[in-house]
Amino acid sequence: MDQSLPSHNVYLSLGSNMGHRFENLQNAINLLFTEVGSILKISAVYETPAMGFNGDPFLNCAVWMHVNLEPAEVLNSVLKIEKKLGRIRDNSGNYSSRPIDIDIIFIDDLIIKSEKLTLPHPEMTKRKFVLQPIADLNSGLMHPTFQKNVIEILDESQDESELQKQSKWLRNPMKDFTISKYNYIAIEGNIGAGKTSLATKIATDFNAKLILERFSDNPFLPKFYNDPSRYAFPLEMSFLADRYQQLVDDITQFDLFKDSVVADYDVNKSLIFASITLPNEEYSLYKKLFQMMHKEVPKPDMYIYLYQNTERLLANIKKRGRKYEQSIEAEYLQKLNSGYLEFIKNQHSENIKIIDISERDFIKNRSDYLAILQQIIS
Ligand code: PH2
Ligand code: MG
Ligand code: MG
Repeated sequence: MDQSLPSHNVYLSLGSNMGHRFENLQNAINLLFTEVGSILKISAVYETPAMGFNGDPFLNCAVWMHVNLEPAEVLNSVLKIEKKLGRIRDNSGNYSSRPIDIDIIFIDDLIIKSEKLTLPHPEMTKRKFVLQPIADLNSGLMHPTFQKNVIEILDESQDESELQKQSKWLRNPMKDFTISKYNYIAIEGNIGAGKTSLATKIATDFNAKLILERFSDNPFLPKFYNDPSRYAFPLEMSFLADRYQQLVDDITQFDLFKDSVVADYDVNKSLIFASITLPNEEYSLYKKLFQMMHKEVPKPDMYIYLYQNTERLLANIKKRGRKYEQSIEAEYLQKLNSGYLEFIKNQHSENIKIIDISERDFIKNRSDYLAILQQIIS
């Protein structure tokens, strides 16, 4: 699926003034990661006097997240997490002590005034315990209606309360999920398995360089699906030329030592497809050229094959709606799957993993996404 997931910048303010306050903040952050989205940054923790009511002092912090949910879904998730951590809401409308409070301060530069949610958070400008942690995360962040950044708002704030910065820092649960032990990950899989979606999501979450196949530039592809025997050879040749050029140009030695690279294909794909689409003599010729070029292409240090069953591949192909793909048959997909498995079997490598995603939906369910990530990095 190459439906791109809308990603939103979400800024949250967290507070606790009951029970084990630091632990409450940490548990909230852990749940935000498993249930809501990736965590880019966590501010320092500040002790702050209860504002607006008589109560024990708070620990406050702020979190910057990337989230694939809509604002209403973010709000629901946040309320669920508060409940899980023991928050009980009365309907008095008065403030009271709480184990955890999670307030949405900004989502992108959205301005929302609905019954359930107001964005940006209407009280933020009066609260140093919100402004200071948010300024820690991103001091240049602009308030969409005031046209001022958070540092300017903090400077102008009338709030005189004392913030005490704590020496202990919260832990980012993303650290247990880092892909940085790999330089270069190739995400492979059949047509419609979800390679592009997964590669894009991982690259975004881990700030990796993303390399996507430029299939849409290939003029032979629609022709091939109409008349396979006539167009298979030029199709496979042009794919090979494109992949070779892209991988040699885009993945330099320098990248390999810097950040991770995530690609939605591996160059061997060319040979796997050619072995299925070309008649024997043409395949032999193709293989010769492939082997010469293959030597110069950087190789991934982790190769992931996403296994998806034929039924769901066909459903995904239908759903993404590329016209020329609609005639793809189950038999062709099964041959490709066998081709991939045969290739993998012959590699005798520990850097190859087959991940069965036939029972998962990593777009809909964050828990499925995290389970797949866990398999990749374990
Ligand atoms: N939250 C409130 C009311 N007052 N005071 C401090 N110091 N920190 C808070 O998080 C806080 C508050 C309502 O949510
Ligand atoms: Mg609040
Ligand atoms: Mg609240």
